[in-house]
Amino acid sequence: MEVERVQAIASLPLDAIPSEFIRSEHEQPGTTTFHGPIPEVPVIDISDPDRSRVVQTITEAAIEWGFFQVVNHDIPEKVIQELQRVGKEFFELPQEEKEAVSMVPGSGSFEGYGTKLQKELEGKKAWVDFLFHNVWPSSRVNYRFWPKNPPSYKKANEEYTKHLLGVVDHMLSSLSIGLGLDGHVLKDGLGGEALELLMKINYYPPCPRPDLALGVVAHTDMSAITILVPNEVPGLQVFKDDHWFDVKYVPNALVIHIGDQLQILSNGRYKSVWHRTTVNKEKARMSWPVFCSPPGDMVVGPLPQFVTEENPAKYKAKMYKDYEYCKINKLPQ
Ligand SMILES: O=C(O)CCC(=O)C(=O)O
Ligand SMILES: [Fe+2]
Repeated sequence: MEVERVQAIASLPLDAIPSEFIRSEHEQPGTTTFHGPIPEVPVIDISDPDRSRVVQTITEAAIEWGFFQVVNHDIPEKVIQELQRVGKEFFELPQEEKEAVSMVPGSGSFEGYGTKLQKELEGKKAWVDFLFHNVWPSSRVNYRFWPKNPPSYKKANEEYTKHLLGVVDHMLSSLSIGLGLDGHVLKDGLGGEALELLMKINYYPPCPRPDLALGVVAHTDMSAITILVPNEVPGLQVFKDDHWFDVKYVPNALVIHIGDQLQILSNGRYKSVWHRTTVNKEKARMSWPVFCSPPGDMVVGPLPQFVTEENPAKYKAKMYKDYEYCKINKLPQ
C-alpha cells in the first residue's frame, strides 16, 4: 500500500488541513500552549572549567526537567551545518528519489524513510515525515537506508557521529557522577561500548493550520538519552508542572532529552521528559535527534545502588527490545 507523505499533502494548495490532522481539543497547540511567564529551561555551558559545577547543573536539570540544552560542546559549527545541509537536500529531492530508502513494512526494523511509526489514538495523524538510520556502532550500520543523494550525505553523518560520541560520554559520565556513582556506571548499565546510536531526521512541512495540528505528538523517548539539533524554526515543547512550554531556539546548542532507560536505571531519580512538536505556517521545521540506547538483548532495570527497602524498584528489569516492542504497540511494560 502506498503511504501518503505529509510533504506531498503539504505541497497541495490547501487553506485547510485534512480532518485526520486536526487534533482533538485537549491536544491542539493553539489552546494548550502555556502563555504566561516561561520558566528558564536550563542552557548549560559545558566548557566551564569548573567541572563539578557542570556536573551539578546537568544533574539538577535532569532531575527537575529531564531536559536541557548545552552550548560550547566542542562539535564544530561546520560539522553541524553539513549534517543539516545534507539532510535538507535529501528532503528536497523529488518524492520518488526519497522512496529509494523507504522503510520496509513488517521487517521489524525502524530504519528508512517513512511517515508514521505508531498507531495513534483516535486515528489522528502527525504532520511530519522522517528518516531513521543507525549510525553507531559500525556493525549496526546498514547503508541501504542512508541516502545516496546528496553524495556527501555519508561523510557528513559519519563526521557528526564521531564528534557526537564524545558528547554522549560527557553526558553519561556527568549524569553518573551527579548521582554519586563512578563516571562509567550509567554507560556500563547501557551496554558500554555496545551502546547504539540511531539517527532520525524529522521533516515538518509548512502547515496551513499550526494551531490545530501537531508534528510529533506527546511522548517520552524510549532511549536512554537523546541528543538533538534543530533548525532555526522553533517548535519543540516540553511538559512541566502541568503545562506545555515552548523551548527557545538557541543557536549552536544541542538539545538533550532524558529518555525512559535512564529513568529506569536511576529508579526514577532522573525523569524522562514529555515533549511534543508544533508546526509552522510558512516554514519547514527540521530536527536531527540521535537516540542513544542499549543493544536489544541488554537487560535494563533499576541499578542496585538505587534500590533499598524504603525505596523499592519502581520498574521491571527487561530486555531493551521487549521494552521497545511494548512501547511501540502501547502495551503495558
Ligand atoms: O523535532 C523535535 O524537536 C523533537 C522530535 C522528537 O521528539 C522525536 O523525534 O522523538
Ligand atoms: Fe522525542
